[in-house]
Amino acid sequence: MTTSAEAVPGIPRPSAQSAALMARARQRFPGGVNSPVRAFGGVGGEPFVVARGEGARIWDVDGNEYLDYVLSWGPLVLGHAPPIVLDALADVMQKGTSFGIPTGLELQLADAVAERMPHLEMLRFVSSGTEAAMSIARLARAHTGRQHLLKFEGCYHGHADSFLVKAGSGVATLGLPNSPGVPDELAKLTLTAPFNDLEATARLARSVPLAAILLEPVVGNGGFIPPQPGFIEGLRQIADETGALLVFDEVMTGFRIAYGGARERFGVTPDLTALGKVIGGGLPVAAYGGCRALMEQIAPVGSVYQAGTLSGNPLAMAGGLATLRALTPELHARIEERTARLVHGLRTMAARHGVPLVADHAGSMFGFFFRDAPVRNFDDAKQSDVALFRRFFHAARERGVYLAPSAFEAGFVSAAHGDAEIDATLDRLDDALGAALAEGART
Ligand code: HOZ
Repeated sequence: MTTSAEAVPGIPRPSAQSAALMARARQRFPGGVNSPVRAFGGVGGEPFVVARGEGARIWDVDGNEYLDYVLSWGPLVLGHAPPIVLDALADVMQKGTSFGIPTGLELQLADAVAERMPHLEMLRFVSSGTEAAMSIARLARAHTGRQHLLKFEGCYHGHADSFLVKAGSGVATLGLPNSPGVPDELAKLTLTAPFNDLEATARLARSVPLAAILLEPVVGNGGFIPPQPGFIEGLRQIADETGALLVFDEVMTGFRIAYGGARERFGVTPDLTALGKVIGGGLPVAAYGGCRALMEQIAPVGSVYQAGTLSGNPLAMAGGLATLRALTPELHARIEERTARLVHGLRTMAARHGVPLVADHAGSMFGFFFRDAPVRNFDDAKQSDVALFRRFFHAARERGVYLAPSAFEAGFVSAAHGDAEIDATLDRLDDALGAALAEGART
């Protein structure tokens, strides 16, 4: 963090205890973190160490308060520590925390998912989005007898070897879209096309037999990039024409961009879907699923192997179930409305300051780029003014608004972000943008 912030009432001060803890953490964890993008490599400065969260707010160990638009990178659609989830966890915890044996809770959560996403006739719970995407790749390859996958530049599908090719999220933030340690032989099997480019996708899909075409239906890991009208429909046609499976990675978009996810929003049904984040309501849950014929190829019915000791963990299931039950279509619509207000406010703010800004949202997921031209793919995203983003991020943080510490990550709004929080956010961000521009003019 910048340590030059002047004392302004209600504005976070430089964090002494956070800095001390981070210095120790760097001795224990690479970069002091347990997931790279948290290290603030994308914005510079020092991450704060969080002490607690409640509703729309988090507090760091120095007592600074922030309106939080990261929300644990998406899962907390009800906000931090919602009583409805805490009560459900307390109740389940009394009965034991893990069994490695089927529980009724798994079934209840699967039913809740299928009610919202009826194309997920069967699913398998896992503990992270990486596991879900990795398992989908295996299933798609086994089902089609083909080896190649096609993904889109800037999309992130977790950190399994096959997906660390022109990937988004932390790897994009750090400028390392490919990773050493991924065997060339495997990386060669992953083809990439620019997002929103149907022509390039069709060309690749016709040139090599593909097991699957995978995408984030709205990109969140390369910054927020929505699909152009017809793109997702076009992918469905290309997949059908070429015999590839169409896979929606809805780890970020699931229960965010619509009550029923991308299928509801875009009217296109994928063959397989990966879920994560909101499905666990802040506990480690992810899932993959599709029609019975595909999913019954998974062991023990089929021979495609995939397993996990903590898969379907009762505490995690309870967190997800309480969250999905609370997230009614009405509540979903209300959060979307507030997200729209936030995005409208961002655009107005930028116009007032004379700064080019592309800002958009889908449901309760949003994002913005400082750019004067549309952002249709990751190359466009990289043309945005990242230096201004960095200054804006720090100025916002100093004024008590926590945005994702990367120009290439989406933001999220929760049910706990009421009108008062949105108004306060916009006021602070307006001030932050002024400060970021003034600082830019000085340097
Ligand atoms: N891959 C996550 C965001 N796209 C970041 C996870 C984390 O650092 O917690």
